[in-house]
Amino acid sequence: MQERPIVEDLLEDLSESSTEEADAILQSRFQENHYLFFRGVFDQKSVNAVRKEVFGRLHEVGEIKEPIEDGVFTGMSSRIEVPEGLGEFWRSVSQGPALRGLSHGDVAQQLVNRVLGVPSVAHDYLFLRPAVPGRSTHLHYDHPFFARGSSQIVTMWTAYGDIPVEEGPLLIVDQSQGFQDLLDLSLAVDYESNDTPLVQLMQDPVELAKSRNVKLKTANFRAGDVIIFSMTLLHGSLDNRSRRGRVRLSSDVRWQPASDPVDPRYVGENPPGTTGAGYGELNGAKPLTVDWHQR
Ligand SMILES: O=C(O)CCC(=O)C(=O)O
Repeated sequence: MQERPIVEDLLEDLSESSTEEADAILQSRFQENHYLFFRGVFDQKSVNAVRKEVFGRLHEVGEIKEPIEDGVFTGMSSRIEVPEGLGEFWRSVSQGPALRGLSHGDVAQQLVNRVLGVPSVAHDYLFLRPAVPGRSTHLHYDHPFFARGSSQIVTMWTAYGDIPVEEGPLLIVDQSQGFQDLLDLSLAVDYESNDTPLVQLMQDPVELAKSRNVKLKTANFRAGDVIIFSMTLLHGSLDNRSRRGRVRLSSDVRWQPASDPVDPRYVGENPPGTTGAGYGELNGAKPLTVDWHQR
């Protein structure tokens, strides 16, 4: 992770949950583990429609090769030239109908309703993440970003395509909901600030897991798999090490009880986002780069 090898015995598979299980069982497992991992929540056909939609837009700006659904990076980009600007381009990609049909659709909502045990609502603001080889996300808690409106927010992370371990899927630090020292730092972040909270843990994840005697958990994600996790579970991603330039595609969306106030930064057709820069502040809004060629 972050170009550091992870010793095999520190890595463990995420425990799988099933939508066939009773709500009470899912809820008590969520309370205990702070995550629930479900296989195949969305079908392959719907996921392919998302890939076609998103990668089709990236193909238009020269970033994705034919056949589009394979999601292979060309190593080039003309995205910087889009007349509407990068933020607006990314907003329109992030609001595509096939994508939203899954990320904010009935299936997603019903599942979160069951996990929370109350009717839920999603933030409109969506983090779409096409990750080229070489990319990874540092470990962090989501609490400093999203927990302003409600005490019961969860993140739903969805794999739009197969994401085997070598292509950089999500990774969680088991039992990190109990790392009180790190949680205290994360809970102390000033929510009224428009600054992006400085909450990434730059420490080597392997050292962290070893020193706290816990496992790093991930899976060979398949198209349509979903993980729902709490604001107080440390997570990041493995490096995308695809040898054929496959771009890893996922989204993460926050859901909360519908009866709680929603943080206005993440609501509407053109949400301001954490810093006020809207969709333009997201990593996804940056043209894909050739970093991976240099490794
Ligand atoms: O997909 C990733 O690389 C990171 C996702 C993440 O940080 C999140 O879902 O909160």
